[in-house]
Amino acid sequence: MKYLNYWTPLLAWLALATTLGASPSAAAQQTLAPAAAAESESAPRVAGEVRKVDTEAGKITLRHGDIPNLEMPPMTMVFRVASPDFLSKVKAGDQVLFSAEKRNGALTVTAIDVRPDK
Ligand SMILES: [Cu+2]
Repeated sequence: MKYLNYWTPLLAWLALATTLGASPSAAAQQTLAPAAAAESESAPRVAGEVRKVDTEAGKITLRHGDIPNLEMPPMTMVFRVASPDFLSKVKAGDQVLFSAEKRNGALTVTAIDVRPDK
């Protein structure tokens, strides 16, 4: 019993120190700094085609070209939208110009406009 009483606080302290040492602060600083920098400038416009609009989920599926600020090659994928208004502005099949950024860890459309027909 005496043995336990001696070690229990030390083990608790060690567990706490380990938890603090492994806290995500270092990782958070690494991910927060570039995100903050990216949001300070407006993201470039990217060409895309609307494949699906999901008003309930607040999401949009876009087939997009190269997104230089996200270092993303062309693909079809789902984005969140910064404003639900975006989802009433466009419909499936529309050719659009949009901007995308990472916000709170989610790839988010921050601007979108239908490309005028030529
Ligand atoms: Cu993508």
